[in-house]
Amino acid sequence: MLIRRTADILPSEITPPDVYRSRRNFLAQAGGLTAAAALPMASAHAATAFGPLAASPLSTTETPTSRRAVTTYNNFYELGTDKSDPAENIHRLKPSPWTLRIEGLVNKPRSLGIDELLKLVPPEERIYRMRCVEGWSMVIPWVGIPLGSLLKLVEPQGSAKYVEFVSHYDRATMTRGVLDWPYTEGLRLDEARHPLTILAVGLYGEVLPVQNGAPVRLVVPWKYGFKGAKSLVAIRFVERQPVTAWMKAGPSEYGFYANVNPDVDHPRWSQATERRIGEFTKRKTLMLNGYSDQVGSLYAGMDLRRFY
Ligand SMILES: Nc1nc2c(c(=O)[nH]1)N[C@H]1C(S)=C(S)[C@@H](COP(=O)(O)O)O[C@H]1N2
Ligand SMILES: [Mo]
Repeated sequence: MLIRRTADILPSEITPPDVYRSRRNFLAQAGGLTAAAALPMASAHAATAFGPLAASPLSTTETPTSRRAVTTYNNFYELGTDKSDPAENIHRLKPSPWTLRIEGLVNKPRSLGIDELLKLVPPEERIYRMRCVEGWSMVIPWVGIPLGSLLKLVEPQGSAKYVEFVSHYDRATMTRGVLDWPYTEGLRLDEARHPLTILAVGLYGEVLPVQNGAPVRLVVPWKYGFKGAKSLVAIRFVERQPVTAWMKAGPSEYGFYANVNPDVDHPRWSQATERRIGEFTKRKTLMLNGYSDQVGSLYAGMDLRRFY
């Protein structure tokens, strides 16, 4: 198997999206799209780039946002509250060694290193539309594993109805105040198991940068960006709906569901339009961020004004 080290590849910062796309298609063909082709090479720590990745039919065909924007315009409040802070403060979080605990109401709780995680479920590329509640959006080529495949392995108990996600927090090196740390998020079990829901371990074919939530973070493309808790240390199966960090900070502004919904305004601004980073004219925001066909049935019969 190929191990592509940094020196062997063009820095994707200077790879225009169309060139990146054709390189990706080439790699997908070369890899034959088999599960074996999607296995990470040796160790994600030794190599900065993943080998050929399976191209998922769940990816959008929209043009990815530049790698530069994806890795320098970030929200990661533990590393500062300005968009540029996370990339400038990556030394405040050490992504290796790392342990992710999967615990709570499961028959087989596990503690996993990142290499173990990638051996259990092979990563694939998922190009997703992402939208922040602040009104900007991006298209990001994630490298991730379907969360549902991982959850199956721990055998959730019948009483488990929700999944809680807990981010790393180190009081000595990270922001104090702002939120009630650690950053936590939550999903209903069926949302967590949905094939679109992934744990991201990389982007643009490379190991996840710290500012994007290294070494592993949640990505739920039909929900506002704040659902995507970064630098996860625990995934916990629980019976009751978790109270998330943003619900604690502002319950009237940030609900548990956090579904992208152009019809329900944030109390202080409209959610009807968005600015795609790199574009000048605003776009209309789509219901469930354009993923209605895939996930609309999860919310059938629910009043999405009440469950915002
Ligand atoms: N731990 C943690 N996770 C987090 C955040 C954060 O501040 N801390 N910000 C969230 C918000 S508001 C957004 S929009 C996305 C941004 O992800 P990105 O910087 O990779 O685009 O991360 C989410 N996950
Ligand atoms: Mo956000």
